[in-house]
Amino acid sequence: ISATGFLRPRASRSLSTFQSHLSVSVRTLSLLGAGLSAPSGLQTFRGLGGLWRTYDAKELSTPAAFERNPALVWTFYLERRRAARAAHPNKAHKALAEMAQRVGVEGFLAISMNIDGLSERAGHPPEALKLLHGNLFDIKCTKCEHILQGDAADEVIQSLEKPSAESSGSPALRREDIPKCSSCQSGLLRPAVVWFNEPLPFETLSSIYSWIQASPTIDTMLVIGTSAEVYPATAYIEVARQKGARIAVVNVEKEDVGLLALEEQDWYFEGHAAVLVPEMLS
Ligand code: BV8
Ligand code: ZN
Repeated sequence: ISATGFLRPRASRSLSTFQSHLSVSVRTLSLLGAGLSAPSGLQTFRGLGGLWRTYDAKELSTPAAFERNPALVWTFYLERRRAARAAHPNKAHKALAEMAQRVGVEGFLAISMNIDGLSERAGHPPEALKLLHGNLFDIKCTKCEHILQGDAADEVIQSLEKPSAESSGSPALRREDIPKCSSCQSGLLRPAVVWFNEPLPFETLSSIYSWIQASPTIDTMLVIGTSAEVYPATAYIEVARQKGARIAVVNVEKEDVGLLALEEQDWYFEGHAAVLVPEMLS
């Protein structure tokens, strides 16, 4: 990496060499970040106008924040649910879903850090999509881990979104508005996402591990729209490299790619995922 922090011209930018490599790849792994959903209008975390520019991450995506101010944390996640519901999967989500349908899970696994549900809505086969950080639309109990999904979760959201009678004056949520778990009667209900300093879902980690171990090699690692700072998600890039994978990165900011120390046999495609990914996978 040269003094200015820019990539030395090492990673290839040739779409055709990538496409010919992909055409002979038997196993492809991909790591999907917030930049994949940015073209759908969802804010990223660190990018311009990123969520964490306006909010302080520590204020919102940690168990301590929820403990201290569950109403503020719910307000943040209600806003993100509304935005995700209103957004639509973009061409990159669809191209990845089509590749997963075409190649099958033995040949292609997507590991997503996104909680927005857009890959699922693009038709990505569930067995070929691992949500490392949970799902914005599921709700769980802080005490007994009881999970609410689909309509049951939406009912809880309605109670949160309809300010209760006495608080009709101030639309802001208050602690007493936070719903309680119906099965243990005591825990507060929270978004079923993985916060910082929380362990990632064990069954997800182990199913990813068995995919990785199913063969001695991985041929291609697609890294789409991530600043590659959050662990252990980012560690999968190194795991794939150790198994012989050539890495292809899609990102609008070349600075964020610097962290990955790409080499000659890798690729860096600078630009918008919704434009580049469909071309790469076509
Ligand atoms: C854990 C769910 C242990 C909630 C999320 C110090 C060093 C290293 C690690 C740590 C450390 N201190 C603490 C840690 C661990 C910590 C961590 O990684 N911290 C980082 C910030 C330093 N990790 C954890 O805490 C994890 N848990 O370690 O547990 C443990 C074990 C056992 C028992 C107890 C504990 C949990 C991490 C999960 C946190 N939850 N999400 C929510 O979403 O609200 S993380 C959240 O942020 C997202 O899910 C995502 O993972 C991450 C954001 O990253 P990106 O997706 O990369 O998004 P970002 O905005 O950063 O970048 C977007 C990129 O796209 C940019 O590069 C941009 O240029 C590009 N882009 C933009 N537009 C486009 C584009 N590219 C292409 N096209 C475009 N149009
Ligand atoms: Zn409970």
